[in-house]
This record gives sequence, C-alpha cells and structure tokens, in this order.
Amino acid sequence: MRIACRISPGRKRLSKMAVTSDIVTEVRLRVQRARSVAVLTGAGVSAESGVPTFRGANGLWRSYRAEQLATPQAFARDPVLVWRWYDWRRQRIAACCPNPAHAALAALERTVPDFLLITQNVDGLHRQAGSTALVELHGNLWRVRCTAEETVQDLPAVLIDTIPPCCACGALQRPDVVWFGEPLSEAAVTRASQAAERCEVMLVVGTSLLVHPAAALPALAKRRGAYLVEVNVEPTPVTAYADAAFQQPAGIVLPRLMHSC
Ligand code: BV8
Repeated sequence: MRIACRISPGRKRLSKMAVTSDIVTEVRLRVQRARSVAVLTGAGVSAESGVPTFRGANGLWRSYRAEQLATPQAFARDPVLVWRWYDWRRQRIAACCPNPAHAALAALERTVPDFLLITQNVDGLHRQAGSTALVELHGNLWRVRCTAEETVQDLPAVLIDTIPPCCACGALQRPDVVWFGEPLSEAAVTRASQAAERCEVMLVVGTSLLVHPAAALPALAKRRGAYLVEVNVEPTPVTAYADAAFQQPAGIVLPRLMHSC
C-alpha cells in the first residue's frame, strides 16, 4: 500500500517506499514508547463513516454553511430552522457507525499510560467506538441544554417528537454544542491544553485546523517538543511542521500506524 507522506525537512529524503515503511516504523515506535499521547480529531475522522465534513464538498445543508447556522444569533432568529439542521444531522449520524480510525484510537487509549483524545466533533462516534479518555471540545449533538436553566440531558431519540424540543420548565432546549462566537468550556480547554503541553506524541487527524482555539493545540504541542503526526487527505497549516504527514484516509492509515501497539 502506498502512503503519500512527507517527512520533516531536516530528514534525508529516501525513496518513496523506503520513506513509507521507514516513517511508519518510526511513528509506531514513537507511539509504542510514549508515556503520554494526545490526539486531536476533526470531522475528517468521521468522513469514512459517512458523516459530512464541515468544509468538504458535501458540507452544505439547504445551501446553508455551518457557520451560518451554528451561531446563537441564528438560533435566536429561527430556532426551528436551526433545529431542522440538527435533526437532519442527527438522523444522518444515527445511520453511521464508527470506522476503523475511531476503533484504532479507542484501542490506542488502552495501551498508553497517559492518553487523551481531544475531538472537535459533536457526532458521538468516538464514544460509540469505546473511547473514554475523551474531551468533546465542541459538545455533543446527542445532548440538549435548557436555554433557561442550563440543565443538560441526553436526547438519544433519533426522531424528536416536537421541534424545537422544550424543557419541563417550558423553555426551549438547544443542542448541547458550542456555537461560533460562544466560549468553550474552560475545563475542557484546560484539560486539552495540558495534554498538548505534556504529550510526547500528538496525532492530528482529519481537521482543517481553521477553528480556534482547537487549531492552536498542535503548535502548542510542537513548541513543547512533541513529535507531531498528521493524518489528512489534504495539506493543512500543520503539514509544513509535522514530523510525519500521511496524506491518506484516516481509516486506512491509523490502523496501520497502531498495528502491534
Ligand atoms: C470562541 C459545534 C471566544 C457546532 C463547532 C482566532 C482566530 C480566528 C478566529 C477565531 C479565533 N478565536 C475565535 C475565533 C472565532 C471562531 C473561529 O475559529 N472561527 C473560524 C471559522 C475562523 N471560534 C469560535 O467562535 C469559538 N469560540 O473562540 O469563543 C469567546 C470567549 C469568550 C466569550 C465569547 C467568545 C467556538 C468554535 C466552535 C464552533 N463550533 N462545532 C456544530 O458542530 O454544530 S466548529 C465545527 O468546525 C465542528 O466542530 C468541526 O469539527 C470544526 C472544525 O472543522 P473540522 O473538524 O476541521 O472539519 P472540516 O470540514 O473543516 O475539515 C475536515 C478535514 O478532514 C479536512 O482537512 C479534510 O481534508 C479532512 N478529511 C476528510 N476526509 C478525511 C480527512 N482526513 C482524513 N481522513 C479522511 N477520510
């Protein structure tokens, strides 16, 4: 199997095949020997499960872009429209299963003493695959939050009785996700930043690194001396300074990188 990959500029350029087996072996050894590993994932890790990414060709819904609907202003203006988008996504995701990339990361967690999976995804597929050392930076669309009392509850039913759902107190319930312009949970950001600061290896999987503050985590890890591995089907701002960059689908590369971990 050919994995298109590049290696940090300081390394001698070997033949494509040698680099492929050489760099895969190096990444495997780094991960096996690491006491502390952090992983940052984005929508690309769920792409092979059939979940639309945000900025890919199918990142549209009724010609809206996510940034137009995933905001408090859009919800205040038209809660029914925003809920119809989330309902559409929940129904799409309900038909999707975790893919080998999710499974590889859930298995990796069991072999690393200090492991944290930091995801920007709200689809719940990492949890479904068995990941438990997990920070969902942007929330989870299978939970809802009361707009008056801030109480959070699971809403696993694929078909929602009434849209928009209401709390027992009578107030609207919103998806328990972080919208653009809203602050992330301080506890989640602290936990993610501390993991980035102390990890020996960071895997950056399936994210365009356009959304902050998550996008700043790989540079933080690199500054602290982490060995940075990117898995993405296209280049991103991290590719230039990653120690290893694999430009193939996560569902193919991650199981190979985790083999015999
Ligand atoms: C905040 C939940 C402050 C909702 C989401 C600094 C600089 C610039 C801008 C800002 C900044 N600081 C803050 C901002 C503003 C803003 C922001 O970052 N804007 C961007 C668009 C410029 N950030 C915020 O508003 C954040 N809040 O900072 O608050 C604050 C403080 C105090 C008081 C008030 C405010 C909140 C951001 C969270 C937004 N919510 N989601 C929902 O999902 O419904 S973000 C949304 O984008 C998703 O969570 C998604 O995961 C995330 C990031 O996108 P990606 O995951 O990377 O997905 P994308 O489609 O872009 O890319 C997919 C990648 O996968 C691609 O690279 C593709 O090549 C690759 N791929 C595809 N297939 C595969 C693959 N790779 C491997 N294998 C494959 N098979």
